[in-house]
Amino acid sequence: MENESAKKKKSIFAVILARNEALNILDIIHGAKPLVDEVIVVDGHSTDGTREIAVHAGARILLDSGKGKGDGIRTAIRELKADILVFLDADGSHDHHDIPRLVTPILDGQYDMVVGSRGKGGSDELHGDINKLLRMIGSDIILIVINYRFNARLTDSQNGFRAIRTDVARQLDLKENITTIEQEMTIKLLKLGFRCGEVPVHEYARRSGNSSIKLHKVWFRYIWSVLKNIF
Ligand SMILES: Nc1nc2c(ncn2[C@@H]2O[C@H](COP(=O)(O)OP(=O)(O)O)[C@@H](O)[C@H]2O)c(=O)[nH]1
Ligand SMILES: [Mg+2]
Repeated sequence: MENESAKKKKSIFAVILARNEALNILDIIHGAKPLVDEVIVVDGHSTDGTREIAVHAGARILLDSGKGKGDGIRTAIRELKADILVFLDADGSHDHHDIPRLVTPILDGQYDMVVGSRGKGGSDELHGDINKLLRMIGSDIILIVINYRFNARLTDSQNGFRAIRTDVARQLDLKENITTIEQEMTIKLLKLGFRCGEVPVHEYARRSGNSSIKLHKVWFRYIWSVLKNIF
């Protein structure tokens, strides 16, 4: 009984990362709202009305410093006072129905971070053309390095759909400015001895617009960020 009321007291914020997602963001805000205490949109200086739509839908807005998605995540971790943060993309790739499954193992004290695993739940973004294939191979190689280094059995080190205790996130001293922040978060969490869980989630194809990840421009930043952080 006491345990149940302690569970209820934890505050949970959904943090949606968005840059120019005016066509996609409304559904994810509405979907997340009933499942969390507050919805925050971290906006990467959108020019398409994303911010206005988010405000109208009742989300709180934070602005990142314009350096990329990692910068947005670091801004959220620095600014927000919640017990648990759930990070989601605004492009329709993540299903808000999965939020409780990410949060429950943290509330139960089982894990400090829970990542939505596309290795276990499948992805529409990692199969079907050369770019997706390269993305999958790259992320699997990084995953193998992480698993060997930490004697772990993870199946996804890259997915941005994840929940983490805010106090733990603050201890990680995250530095990455782009989407390399996800692997940095996983590596540093394991390095400090915190517990990383996974639940299967499916990654859907982005609703509209294009990914900001240009593999030919960022692949070396992924390798460099692994080398920098793994030892
Ligand atoms: N706050 C913020 N969000 C961003 C930035 N760049 C991309 N995003 C968001 O991060 C999420 C993932 O973006 P994307 O680059 O499309 O990666 P992909 O979905 O993995 O291909 C989307 O919701 C984007 O709108 C940025 O500079 N700042
Ligand atoms: Mg996506």
